[in-house]
Amino acid sequence: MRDHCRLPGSPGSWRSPLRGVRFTSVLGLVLLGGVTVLFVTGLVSYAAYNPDLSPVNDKTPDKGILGFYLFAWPTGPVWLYRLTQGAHVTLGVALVPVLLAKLWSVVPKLFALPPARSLAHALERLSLLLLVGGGLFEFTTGVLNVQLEYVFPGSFYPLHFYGAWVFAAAFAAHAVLKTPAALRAVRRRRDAGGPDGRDGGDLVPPRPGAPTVSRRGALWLVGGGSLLLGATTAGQSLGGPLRRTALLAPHGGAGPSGGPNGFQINKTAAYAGITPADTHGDAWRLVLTGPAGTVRLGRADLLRLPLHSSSLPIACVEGWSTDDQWWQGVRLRDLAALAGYRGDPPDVFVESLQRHGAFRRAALRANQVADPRSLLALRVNGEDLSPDHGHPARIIVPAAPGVLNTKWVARLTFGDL
Ligand SMILES: Nc1nc2c(c(=O)[nH]1)N[C@H]1C(S)=C(S)[C@@H](COP(=O)(O)O)O[C@H]1N2
Ligand SMILES: [Mo]
Repeated sequence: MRDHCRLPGSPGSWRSPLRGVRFTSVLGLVLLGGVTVLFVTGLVSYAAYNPDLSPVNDKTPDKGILGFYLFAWPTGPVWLYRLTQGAHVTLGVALVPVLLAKLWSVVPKLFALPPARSLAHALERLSLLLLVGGGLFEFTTGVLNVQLEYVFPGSFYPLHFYGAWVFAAAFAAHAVLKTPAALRAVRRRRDAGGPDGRDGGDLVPPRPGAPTVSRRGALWLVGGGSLLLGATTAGQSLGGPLRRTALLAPHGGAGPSGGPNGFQINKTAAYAGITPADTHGDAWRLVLTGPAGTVRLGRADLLRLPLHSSSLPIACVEGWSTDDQWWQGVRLRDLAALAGYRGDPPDVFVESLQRHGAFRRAALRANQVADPRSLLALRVNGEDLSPDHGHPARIIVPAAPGVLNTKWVARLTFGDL
């Protein structure tokens, strides 16, 4: 009898007195709010790439109707992507303990036998498989990507994007079914005002073991873990003195070195295969193409054009962002004019000197080219760009994800895409 009770399919093998409908409900309601924000900020992040502008920006070309919501990403406020993606990554990391505790609280149900009592029950369990599998998949791929330890076969973007839709569909169905009861369970306890431990429902173990921590204590533990993870992540996007608190973030901590170019670097020039032979004085020419034909400009030519300044951050999809940096360079719309666009500028296709790698090309939308703060930057914080930040010239566009701020620019092709 005892041995039989130890099989995970038997309710008697699950002993923790913490399990119960209220414990699960509190965690479920936190996830309801949190996952909704993750889903919305995630969709927004994808829109920020302007995937409907050019196949080069589109990381999920087969998305079809799933791209129904895409819109033209605005150029302000300048901290827009910093905010939405910082929130996405910080919240995602902070919710890990809540997700794990929630799964732990219902794990006996995953093993319950018989596997299905009816067709409806079978369908319900199948949807739970998508819910649990989808949730674990999204959190795992997301955390691996922000930790720069992405080891999944296949590219992060399509996997995380399609996974999000599967997870969201299962999540929405589950929320519709369970939220009313979860709200009731949470309210009931508040009205009763009784001590921890009174609970009902099929989550309560039939033969509970001795408690080691109260339910309330366990919730505090989960909440404390979440706060700790959030607090050691958020600094990478909040910046300023808080950057030093970003202990869990690979791009947290102080900048790579002091000085004007001493802020976060994603891929170094060495990593991208950019050598001084590619970029030194006479070797490098910027090639502009438009109705005026092809225009070639060296760095000295560019420095003789009207130079403008903008204070803009770099905000990466991985959640980290820089404080505003003071960029100096030529306005993209002035370069469009040189290429032959006198009135409203068109879209532009940007190509880097870099020969390999996913981020060596990007398309910018006409609203981004037209914004007077959008620059082909030559200098930052009063100094020439360093090789790692894109010397001889890089794109910087307000409110856009870092991936659109192409470094080591070689060619700008203006025209509607
Ligand atoms: N050519 C090129 N440009 C690039 C990249 C790259 O890999 N190659 N990475 C992009 C990404 S993802 C980000 S977040 C920013 C980072 O800029 P930084 O290294 O100057 O901080 O550069 C962007 N520009
Ligand atoms: Mo990035």
